[in-house]
Amino acid sequence: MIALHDFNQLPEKDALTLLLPCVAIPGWADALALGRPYASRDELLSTANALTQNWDEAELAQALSAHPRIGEKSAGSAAEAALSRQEQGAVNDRDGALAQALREGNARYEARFGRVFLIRAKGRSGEEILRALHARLENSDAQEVRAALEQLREITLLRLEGVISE
Ligand code: 2AL
Repeated sequence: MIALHDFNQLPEKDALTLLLPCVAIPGWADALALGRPYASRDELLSTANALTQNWDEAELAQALSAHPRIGEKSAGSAAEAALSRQEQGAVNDRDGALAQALREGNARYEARFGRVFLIRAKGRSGEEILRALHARLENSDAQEVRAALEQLREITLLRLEGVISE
């Protein structure tokens, strides 16, 4: 964690090093770094949230390049991998049946939508994640882009809250 006051004064490249593990969308990280200084943590978080609102399928594809499947290890940066492992605590080292059901669900999802299933895992049990995966397989293409982007926003903001303190 870094205090907002210190974050405000970091060289641009050091600020980006902190922001990019939150989401692998350089445009978002650049804009947030350029918006410094922030008068409060709330102002930083609301700016970060506002900058997620124009994301579409292109940003989703960019971000997913760094997101491991649910139940798998990250292929992203070391910092991203550490965050992901914490978030996915409920599906790490779980019983074989759940892990197997998630693998099958992930494969069906990827065949249906052509990208990795994304969900904010923090705060959800493995069973909840599996239920959501099955429910989202019923979505239309457009509904599913919206659902995945909403999850990406939640993951990004939760990560940012863990990076910068008052
Ligand atoms: C992830 C991840 O790495 N963290 C999280 O909340 N969800 N991955 C995923 N495929 O949903």
